[in-house]
Amino acid sequence: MADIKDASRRIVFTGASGGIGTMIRPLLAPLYPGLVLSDRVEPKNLLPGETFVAADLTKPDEVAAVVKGADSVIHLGGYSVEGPWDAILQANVIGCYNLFEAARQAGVKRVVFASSNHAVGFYPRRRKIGTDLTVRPDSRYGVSKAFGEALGALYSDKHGMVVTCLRIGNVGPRPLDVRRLSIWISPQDIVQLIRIGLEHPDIRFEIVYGASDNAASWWDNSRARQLGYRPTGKAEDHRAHAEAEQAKIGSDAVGDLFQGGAFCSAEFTNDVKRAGP
Ligand code: 15L
Repeated sequence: MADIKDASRRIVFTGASGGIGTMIRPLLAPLYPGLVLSDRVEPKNLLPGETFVAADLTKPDEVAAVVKGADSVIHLGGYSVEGPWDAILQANVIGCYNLFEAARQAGVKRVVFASSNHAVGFYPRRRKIGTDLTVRPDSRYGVSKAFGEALGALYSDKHGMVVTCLRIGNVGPRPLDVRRLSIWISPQDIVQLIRIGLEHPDIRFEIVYGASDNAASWWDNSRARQLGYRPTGKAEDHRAHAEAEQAKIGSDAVGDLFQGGAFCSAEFTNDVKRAGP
């Protein structure tokens, strides 16, 4: 894919101060000189050429101001783990709606939305899944990510916005434990998926898995490959590290059965035989 070094193309990147944002900023900056970072708090150590505009996703006027004049939005902002309902509601439901609606009003053409594996976390690990199946969230957080995907579909179908949802596994330099051997994605590979979302000419609405080339994957990511995704990260290269870390964590009678892991076992009151499809 060609580099689009067009500084006049305003691309807004929400959640720029978060964990993923911090990892990928140095990779995105040289590709997209018109990138505008946004978050509630300014990231530490802005790189030369990086611009920052503060915005709280729960405040429609602030969201409107940051997306004004934007061509595209990379939406990673919001609450990134399970949390109390009000926190999830504000950041991931109201905040996500504010973002899509402000983007529509501003004439934004493309949105890349950071969804999560937790939208489908109650699928069992023994089952390989694609993206054309019912969501099975494992948490309030997972429900909010399914909501964001649904909102993306609505804005694509009703308003012609080009929306790519990345159902992200876990981003980092290497997989943190045995579960992450199946869902890990390197910072380089997630940037590759973001570029597809920002540039691919054939996208209307897509959901793809944000995973590297993991031999133990639970996900059929063939649609991402059709769109040109060629992940370079391989979780198996880090198996020894992941297994050593897993030994320190121990087992989880519920979480170990399902893709979402500890998000499934948290607050769990069901009979495990009755959980998941
Ligand atoms: C996520 O969606 C979270 O944002 C991240 O913090 C991890 O918990 C990740 O999922 C995971 O499943 O490992």
